[in-house]
Amino acid sequence: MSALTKDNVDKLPDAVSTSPRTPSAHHQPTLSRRSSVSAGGVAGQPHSYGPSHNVDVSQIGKPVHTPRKERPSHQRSLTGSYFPTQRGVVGMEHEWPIGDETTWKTALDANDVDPEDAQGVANTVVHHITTSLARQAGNMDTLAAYQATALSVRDQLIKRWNETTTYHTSRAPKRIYYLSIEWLIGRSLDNAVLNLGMRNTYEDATRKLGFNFEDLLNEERDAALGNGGLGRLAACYIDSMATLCLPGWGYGLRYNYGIFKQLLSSTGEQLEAPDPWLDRENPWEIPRLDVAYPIRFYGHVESVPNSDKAVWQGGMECLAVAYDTPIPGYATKNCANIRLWSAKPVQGFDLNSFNAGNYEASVQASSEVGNITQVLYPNDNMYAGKLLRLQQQYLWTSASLQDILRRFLKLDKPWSQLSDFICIQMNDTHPTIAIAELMRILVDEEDVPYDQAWKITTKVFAYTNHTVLPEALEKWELSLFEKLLPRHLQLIYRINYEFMGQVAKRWPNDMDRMRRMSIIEEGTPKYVRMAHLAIVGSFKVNGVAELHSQLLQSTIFRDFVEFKGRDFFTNVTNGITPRRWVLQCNPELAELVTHTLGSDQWLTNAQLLRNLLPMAEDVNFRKAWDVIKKNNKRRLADVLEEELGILVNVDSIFACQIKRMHEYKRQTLNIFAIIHRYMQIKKATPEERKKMQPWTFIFAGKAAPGYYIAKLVIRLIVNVGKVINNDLDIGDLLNVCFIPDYSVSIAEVLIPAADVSVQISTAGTEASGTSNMKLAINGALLLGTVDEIAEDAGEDQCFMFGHLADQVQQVRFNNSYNPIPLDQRSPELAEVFKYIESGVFGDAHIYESLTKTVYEHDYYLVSNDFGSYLAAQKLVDDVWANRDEWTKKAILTAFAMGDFSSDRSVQDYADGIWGVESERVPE
Ligand code: NBG
Repeated sequence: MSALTKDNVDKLPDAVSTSPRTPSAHHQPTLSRRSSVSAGGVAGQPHSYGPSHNVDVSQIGKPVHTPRKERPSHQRSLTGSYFPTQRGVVGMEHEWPIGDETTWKTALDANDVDPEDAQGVANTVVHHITTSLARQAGNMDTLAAYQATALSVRDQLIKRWNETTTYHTSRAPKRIYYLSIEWLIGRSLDNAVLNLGMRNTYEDATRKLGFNFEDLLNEERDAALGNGGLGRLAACYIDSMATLCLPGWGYGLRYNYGIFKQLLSSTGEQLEAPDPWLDRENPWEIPRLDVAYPIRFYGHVESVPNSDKAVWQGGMECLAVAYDTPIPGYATKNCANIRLWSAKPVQGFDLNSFNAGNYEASVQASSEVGNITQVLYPNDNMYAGKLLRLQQQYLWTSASLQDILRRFLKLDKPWSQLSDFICIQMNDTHPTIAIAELMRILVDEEDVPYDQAWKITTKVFAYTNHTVLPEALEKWELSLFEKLLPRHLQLIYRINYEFMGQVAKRWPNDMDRMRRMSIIEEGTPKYVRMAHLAIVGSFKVNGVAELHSQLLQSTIFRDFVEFKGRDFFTNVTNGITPRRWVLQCNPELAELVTHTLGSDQWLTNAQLLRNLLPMAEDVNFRKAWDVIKKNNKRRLADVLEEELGILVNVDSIFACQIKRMHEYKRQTLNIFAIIHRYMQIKKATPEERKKMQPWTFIFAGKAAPGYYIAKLVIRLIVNVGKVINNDLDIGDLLNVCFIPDYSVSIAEVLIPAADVSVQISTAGTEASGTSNMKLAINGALLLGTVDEIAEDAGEDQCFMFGHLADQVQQVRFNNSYNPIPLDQRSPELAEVFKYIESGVFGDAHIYESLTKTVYEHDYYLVSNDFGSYLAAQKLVDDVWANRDEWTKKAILTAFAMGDFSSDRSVQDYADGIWGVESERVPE
């Protein structure tokens, strides 16, 4: 059996043994999980909204091209760090910027609400009840109480936000900008009061005002502006950036509708409903109607003779308007920011049509623009080449760049120093168009010669890859791209021309290599390959786990490793914030940890958790641990009973597989194994049943609306659940729950209650995973294929099974080209399929296209890993039979997870890629 190592990973797929590991003799790859990296100005004119009587109708739709230096400087309100009389670094102790200093300062002090105790907090809440909400004590409900409480917290966040921006402006450090098209934030109230260190005070204050704080928390809607791991990662990272006091902001899009709401029909089908999360006012956002940038689409390009420059004009112009969400750090005054853009029309409507009485036409253009930021694309690890998506990407990156450059220009530094002051981290390829956009701004608007502009640009961007799945790699159909962004395509052609020249110089006449590496994919149709542009335009590229980074370098980016050298590629293993994923979601465990360690410093230095490893041998600690786990399981059981009407056995093994529905994640393997278990129970005698361990399998996750097979898996899970949960004969030996509409808030209830973390994707397909980290730090044992966390948790604590990444290609090849019948590949699975086909779980025809994927090709090795998965579950059974041993393993797992704090990940990025340093706001 060959383990995956740096040396043999290059040799894929030759000469690999293809027998699966027997779970007991699992041979972990010896990978180190430590990151190898640890070794305005372009401002728009002031814009007015709605109809104006001073409009020159003939000019509507025509771009106004004003050279930057002649434009008025950016207009802003007095929030943040804008000082109209000063340019460059702002010295706070100098001259007061506007009006009478004493008057200002007295007024500011009068507003200086700094509630220290419950009464002080109550004052601010009541203030918002009577002013912002225009309500009174006699006219209150929980929603209003939540809103007033949130506004009271927001006041404090804004104060910290202002202090942070002012301080960072005065210090002028290098800044990091994190560009992510998804931000899966979840709820903010609980997180904010915890990070402010005011949870108890707020709880007290609201109780005194007649409300239960938990009820208020439940009034909040999740900000679900993301699909899964990628968007949640961004949210964890901004929490860590704030906590580590890094001068950094996130940029994203303010979708009116987040990820769809998942409903289940009576026959188990996923139905999608919109998520109008902004219907109730969102108390966490600050609209910045004065921060708006012009964005152009379509149009035509004229080159400027004897220069690199071109003029891009015509087409459609709209505005990107900023909305800020302050993100407080833990145990620091520093507050980071996520700036989200919303698309707005430049003019409310077309005056010509309006005057001609054609009202429909008069608003058509504006509603077209509004559509751009209407809805989040619901695909995870799957690329959909839609025009609207490219419009989203361009609006977001262009507005972000204009904003970033405006801040840079205030420093009065030359362009050549851009990378000394800013770094832009691209979360996947979605913002890659920013590379061409920066080139366009520098060359066309700032008069920087092309070669110099390219030098500047390629020092600014870094790119994180999150997947090796081919169906997830973005490539835009060239004709669509050209229509929408003609100037950017020209620049990409030039970038590619120079790049191909370098490749040809190194490997003369290697046409095949050039074809493979080109940013433009030749063929019919042609495509623009965004990952290639991202690599060519960045100074660093990283994967998100040790194995993933190695696979990237040996497979999809292999040519680029040869071209750029190994040092260009690196790894930063993902992480999760312990503030939300322990302190907030598992307060009893957090309390136990703080109490035992004697301080809460583990919340900002998660490595301290290791000091608790010896507690696995302490019988009293184990008792306390078990009580907490049981409480969390009861809490979840209550939810399952209330929401789904399913009664579960809290003494059973809670096994959670909670993630997007995807073939590569193999929820199939799990549900087929559940059916197998059910069949075994049905066959067993009463005596045999007594020896069996009880399980509750919990699934949650959404399928992309167009992903037929993934939706079919949901249907199978729900229908299997119905049969099993209603079969009185098997007692409480087995339950199957599918919790609909998985969200951050549901995860916060599920994760602390899990005993087993199901991470069973086909080896090498899951880039990193992050639910694995959340589950492990809350004491769930890992049942999985390949996982970097197994290395820290220790092999003894985990149940590993199945083929390894370096065997997968060979098995796949055999499944397709030398297939053997399913009953020989896996007799157990063949039996399960026969059972499904007998109609036990409803009309068998429904599942035909699902089982067919396994009968034929079995690309994800479900049949090849099935026997080994069952054997691994058997090992789980054995350990569960000895509960003391189980608890020890759970403790050893949880407290070995310090490395998976997002603080460690973000610090790795800061040191190894971004080159930014902590700038803590003085107390
Ligand atoms: C996902 C991977 C996960 C990984 C997250 C965050 C995409 C494209 N990729 O394994 O599938 O944990 O990114 O890095 O969403």
